[in-house]
Amino acid sequence: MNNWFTEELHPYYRKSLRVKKILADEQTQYQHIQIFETEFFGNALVLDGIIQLTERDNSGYHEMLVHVPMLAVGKPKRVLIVGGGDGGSLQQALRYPSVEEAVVCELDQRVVDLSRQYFSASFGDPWADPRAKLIVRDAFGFLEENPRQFDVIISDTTDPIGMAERLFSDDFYKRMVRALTPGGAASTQCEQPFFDAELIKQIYKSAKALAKNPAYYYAHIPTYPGGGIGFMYVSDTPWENGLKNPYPPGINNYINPDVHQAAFALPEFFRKELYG
Ligand code: SPD
Repeated sequence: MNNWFTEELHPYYRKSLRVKKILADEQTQYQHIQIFETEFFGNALVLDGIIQLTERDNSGYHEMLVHVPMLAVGKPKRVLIVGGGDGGSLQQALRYPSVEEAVVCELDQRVVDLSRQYFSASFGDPWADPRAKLIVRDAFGFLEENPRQFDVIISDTTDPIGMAERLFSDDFYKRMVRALTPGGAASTQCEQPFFDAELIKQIYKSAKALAKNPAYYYAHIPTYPGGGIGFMYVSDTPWENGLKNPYPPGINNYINPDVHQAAFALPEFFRKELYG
């Protein structure tokens, strides 16, 4: 087989993975789910034509998205993951013995089912952990109904297109911060400085109005546009607090203390644009 899957998120930029086998191809009520067995990157989850994760490089994304706010808080007990139906963020959140409950609020049950089937080699089965709780619904209402409930909130979403667009809005950030306990921390999937500078600036402005210590950080993920992705850290608690806390057992691929710290160093063109 000499087939390529090509992602065309941007009209001026494409990237392709060589596909060995199509494992799943399903249109749900919400989106088109594809799972490919690829050469080199292992199994890949694609939603509406956009690569969400591959077995080879997802750990950089999930470790950085999850551990930065978890470590900043120290001993989080209640965690909320918005989206994240593939289970990658859940696996990381459950590494903390302090976590009593990790709620995943995911809209599409099929993402959960198919990911359980095809990504168990990477994620194990975090859903089998008694601390994991799946809520199949839209996160907006859930956040509204749960003020001051979560020590950490992780927004593990698709790109701001279609139904996911409002997960990048000021309204979403307000609801998310309201759902945090005092001193709690959130992190969000926050796109790419080269391609999405305006959106990131707008989100930083929202975050700055809601929390004392927001900051943007970045991870290298070859299968995402531009070879990486950034995250918005949103909290009154400085992210640097996390550098003092020990990593939980089992993290062994991407984050380490040097990477943790360096992720917040931004290239000058973007640092100036974001922080002035
Ligand atoms: N441009 C792709 C961004 C994908 C972010 N979502 C990843 C979900 C993995 N849990």
